[in-house]
Amino acid sequence: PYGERAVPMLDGDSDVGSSPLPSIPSIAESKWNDTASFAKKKSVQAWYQLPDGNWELGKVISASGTESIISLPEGKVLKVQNDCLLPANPDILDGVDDLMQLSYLSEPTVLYNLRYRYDRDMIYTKAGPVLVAINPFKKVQLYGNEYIEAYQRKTTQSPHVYAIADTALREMKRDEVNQSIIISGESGAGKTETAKIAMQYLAALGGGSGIEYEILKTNPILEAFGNAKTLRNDNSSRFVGWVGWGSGVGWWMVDFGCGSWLAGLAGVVGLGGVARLWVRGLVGLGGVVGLWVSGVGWLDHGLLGLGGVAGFGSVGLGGWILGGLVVKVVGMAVKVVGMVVKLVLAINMMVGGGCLVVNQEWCKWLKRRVVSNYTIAGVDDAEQFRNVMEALDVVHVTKDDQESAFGMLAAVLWLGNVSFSITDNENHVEPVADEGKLAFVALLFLASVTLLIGCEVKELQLALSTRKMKVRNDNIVQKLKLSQAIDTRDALAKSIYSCLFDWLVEQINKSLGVGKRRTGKSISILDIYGFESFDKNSFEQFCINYANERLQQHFNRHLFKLEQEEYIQDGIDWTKVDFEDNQACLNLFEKKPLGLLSLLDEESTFPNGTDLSFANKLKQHLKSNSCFKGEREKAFTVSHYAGEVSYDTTGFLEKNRDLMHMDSVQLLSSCMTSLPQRFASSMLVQSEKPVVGPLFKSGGADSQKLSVATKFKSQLFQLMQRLESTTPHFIRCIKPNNLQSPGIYEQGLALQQLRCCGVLEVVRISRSGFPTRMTHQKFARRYGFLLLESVAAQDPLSVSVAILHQFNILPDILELLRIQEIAHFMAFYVFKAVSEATKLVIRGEKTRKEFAVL
Ligand code: AD9
Ligand code: MG
Repeated sequence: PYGERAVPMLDGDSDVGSSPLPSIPSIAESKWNDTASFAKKKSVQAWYQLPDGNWELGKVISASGTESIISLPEGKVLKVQNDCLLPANPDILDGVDDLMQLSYLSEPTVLYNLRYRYDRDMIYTKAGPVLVAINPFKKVQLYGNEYIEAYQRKTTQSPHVYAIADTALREMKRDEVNQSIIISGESGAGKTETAKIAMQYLAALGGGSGIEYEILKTNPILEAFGNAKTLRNDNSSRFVGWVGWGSGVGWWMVDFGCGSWLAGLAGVVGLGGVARLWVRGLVGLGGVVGLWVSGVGWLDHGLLGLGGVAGFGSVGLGGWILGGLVVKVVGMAVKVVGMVVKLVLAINMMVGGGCLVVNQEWCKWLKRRVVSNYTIAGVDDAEQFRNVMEALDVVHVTKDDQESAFGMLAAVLWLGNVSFSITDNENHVEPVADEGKLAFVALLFLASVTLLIGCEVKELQLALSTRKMKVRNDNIVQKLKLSQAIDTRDALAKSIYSCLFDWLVEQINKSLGVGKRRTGKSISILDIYGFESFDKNSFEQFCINYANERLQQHFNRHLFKLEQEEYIQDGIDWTKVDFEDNQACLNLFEKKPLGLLSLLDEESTFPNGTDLSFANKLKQHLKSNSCFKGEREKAFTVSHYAGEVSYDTTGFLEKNRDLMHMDSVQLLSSCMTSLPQRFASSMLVQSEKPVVGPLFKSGGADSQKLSVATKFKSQLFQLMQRLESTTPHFIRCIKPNNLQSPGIYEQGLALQQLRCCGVLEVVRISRSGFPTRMTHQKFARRYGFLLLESVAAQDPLSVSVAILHQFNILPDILELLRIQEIAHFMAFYVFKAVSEATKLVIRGEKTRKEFAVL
């Protein structure tokens, strides 16, 4: 490793090329403690922190005692305390590939180095074992076959996602251990793009059987149905992607789907359902950002009414799916109502970019826009739509099923236009088509839904306005009140959407032969929804941020905890490097019975529980928790690893319960079209959704079903378990600005993200720690043949020691290598030398003897 003392080139006159001799490195913070030596150095460069927190590079004009005079850009000259300064690295270290190479490691030097590279489109930098990727928000010339080949042949060493994928591949083959590439970062930081780049590399190496490309081609489907435009990211993932690449022939496995993680948050039960859909396609759905967002409660007026519910903003891709959808609706309409309606519809549509776009005024849910518009600059909706259609062909979804699928989307959309009229003074209702300007157009909405899903108008009306109950042995029919009817309608829409998404994933998996071709070891790529913090945060952010908190723990465990524990266990003299442990925050979520999740579940089972009573309960039980802060009324704040987030509990209970009534399931199963039937049976078979009603054996509405939060947590644990059995490779994506614009690097924003993922600490541990370790057995087996004379004792330790003796390894290093079963190669060059020797000898370029002399 490069010790701090190893390259002490304040004057910039040293040569980085001459590799520094290893010394037992200190892990001391490279703060400018040594004022005396500093004072002697004139015109060295130093970082000075401005009052706004940003750092500026200055030149020290003179230094004495505890003060220095520095000159800053634009002619400013300041007298400052020495402890306000941090040493700058010599110019020769500008833009190094790996932050480990910096002589002075501090926040400003790391920020500067990353920026230096970012400005030159070098968006990837290593931070020890972690790859840092800064989102360029523009096309950069770093990808494609030429690059893939270069990384494959190792003709380039520049940090890259390709290099990570390559390492994972090699380690999978070499160690026969499953690998994972874990991509994390805030929303909009570039995780999904990075995952696609990693897939591209593995696909290219897959031997060209074609299936590798198939999976790349399916991305548009998942993105169309599973992403949303939010205030943070125009193309924000609302599901967890877990894609695997197996050894052997080179095939892909999209291993997420029904019941598994993907269905996870998003799917969580239908949670994300509608929202997702809307999100992109459908909908533009106006913003409903909330849609996804709010999962069950996505229609919650309160939420949407919150003046722009910032952040809940998902918007569709201006309706590219809409295009198909409308065609479908129009087709239906034409069959039924004939030319007049067609004409009316035509007036309300405009032809945009080759696909039809629905006039959003038409659709209630589309009108609820939270984000300023549905379009995304630079994205051609018509082309995207064509890609989706093409991808559906690729995964062998038949034309009939495609039509059905879009029919389902349309049904969901029109369900939003079904409203209710109160029929008696007890607030009981009857569903009606929304009263539009034209009565027959209004009728069309209700009729459209029934046509699209294939049921009678009467059946739909009953399912939305009544509930069958079993009292003793009698079946009775209860009329629903307005709020119940609205919940039922929304739950139905969300379920249809959610089932549709799961169904699509199933089609993709089927077509890729997931499960069948699985042999040997695999590499999995994990891309989840990033940490989110908006002005208003709801249940979805609560789940998303909890998942990120867990993932952060995994990162910490591997890079800080396990590493350091191993040294201590092996009796190595090690000064512990502190890191931000997020265990306390995880405890806040997971503790039983007084953690956020348990309390949420408890309150959700109380018939009289409300969002307010839930919030009060949190405040009562958690007020002394340092990660928790009660806020006014229904709000509370959590101190996450990535910052404080304030949650509004509005809708929490409803979303967590996520009831789907048996009458709705029955409605779907009685439909004449195939998809609704399939959806109904998958709901029943998997009991993925809590279904309530007389046919449900366990009876009562609230008994024996898992809440959304509980299911979410258990899926998260399953995911973590799978990750634990793999060798992880971490990629940290950084968002350089909130404008989603190229060329803007906001120091504060970048720093906050670097801090919360502990980049500095990772580098510090990596360069103080042991870069390589091997068991004595493995070492002896691999390198034993280099020995010129056979050793008396043949045990692995004696052989290892003899090999190193032959290479004149210093006794104190040798001592370290004797520790326990493992040889810790702190002196990396020792290991390098031995490995190098092996290669040369194997290739016949040197004899063993020549090498021993060397
Ligand atoms: V979220 O948590 O799903 O909301 P991600 O996945 O982290 O988020 P995403 O990969 O979707 O972010 O990236 C956001 C946008 O940044 C993309 O739509 C691209 O426009 C842009 N981006 C990200 N990475 C790259 C890249 N390597 N090259 C070019 C990029 N553009
Ligand atoms: Mg994403």
